[in-house]
Amino acid sequence: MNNKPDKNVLIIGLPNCGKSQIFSNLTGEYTLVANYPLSTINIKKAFCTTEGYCYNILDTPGIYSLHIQSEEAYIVREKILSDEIDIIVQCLDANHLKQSLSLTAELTQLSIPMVLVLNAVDETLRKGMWIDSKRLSSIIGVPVVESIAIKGVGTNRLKQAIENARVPKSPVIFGDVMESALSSISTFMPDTMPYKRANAIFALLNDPYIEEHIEKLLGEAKLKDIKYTINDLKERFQWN
Ligand SMILES: Nc1nc2c(ncn2[C@@H]2O[C@H](COP(=O)(O)OP(=O)(O)OP(=O)(O)O)[C@@H](O)[C@H]2O)c(=O)[nH]1
Ligand SMILES: [Mg+2]
Repeated sequence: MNNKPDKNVLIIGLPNCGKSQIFSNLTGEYTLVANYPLSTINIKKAFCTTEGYCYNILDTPGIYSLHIQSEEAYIVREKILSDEIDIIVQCLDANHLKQSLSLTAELTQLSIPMVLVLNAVDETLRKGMWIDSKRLSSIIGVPVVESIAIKGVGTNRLKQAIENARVPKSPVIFGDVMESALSSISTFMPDTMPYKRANAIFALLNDPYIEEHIEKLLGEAKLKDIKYTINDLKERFQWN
């Protein structure tokens, strides 16, 4: 096996959920693990080799959503939209499952192969909570690995799961109005454009950074068409 990484694997998740600890467990690289949010502020990379593959693992700053609220979230989303990411490992804090799954729902829009790591199950078990990870896996259609990252529990299963990463079953489907708006916007996007659906959602939600991204990919004229369509849709929606 040569040492050229076969795939880029992005670790993503809410602030303080254990991403850097998982990064260290996979790669053996030291990185700051600390009990406060945003201890990681830049993307860090290191290799992880399994029996058959060499992966480039990327640790990222914590984010709550792909909709930009901070410089950190911008860096992470730009990395995803760069089209260089082959696999997403989402670290879910088992103590904050609902909030973690709301980010999962956004990530499914990208149709990138994923693995979910249900981390800190030591804490939830201590509280008497049990999360049905098999059911979660069958609902979302991706491997789910239970983990106690601070003790290294789950690292080998995570390496296997990365080899078996899957595209989530189907993205969240919005109501008719939203879906028809998304297909109108998508008509201006060529099939070759990566993450069409996610880009259309960001545009419809007036994301402040997406215009620049779309203009870079599709040019000024297409961006103008998209903006016109969105304004038209919004005006019609107001009168209905
Ligand atoms: N009980 C428990 N604590 C954990 C576990 N994994 C990580 N931690 C603790 O959670 C805290 C945050 O861990 P990090 O790995 O720095 O989390 P992070 O997601 O990288 O945090 P940011 O980079 O700030 O977003 C540290 O105090 C870890 O020791 C776990 O499985 N169980
Ligand atoms: Mg970190």
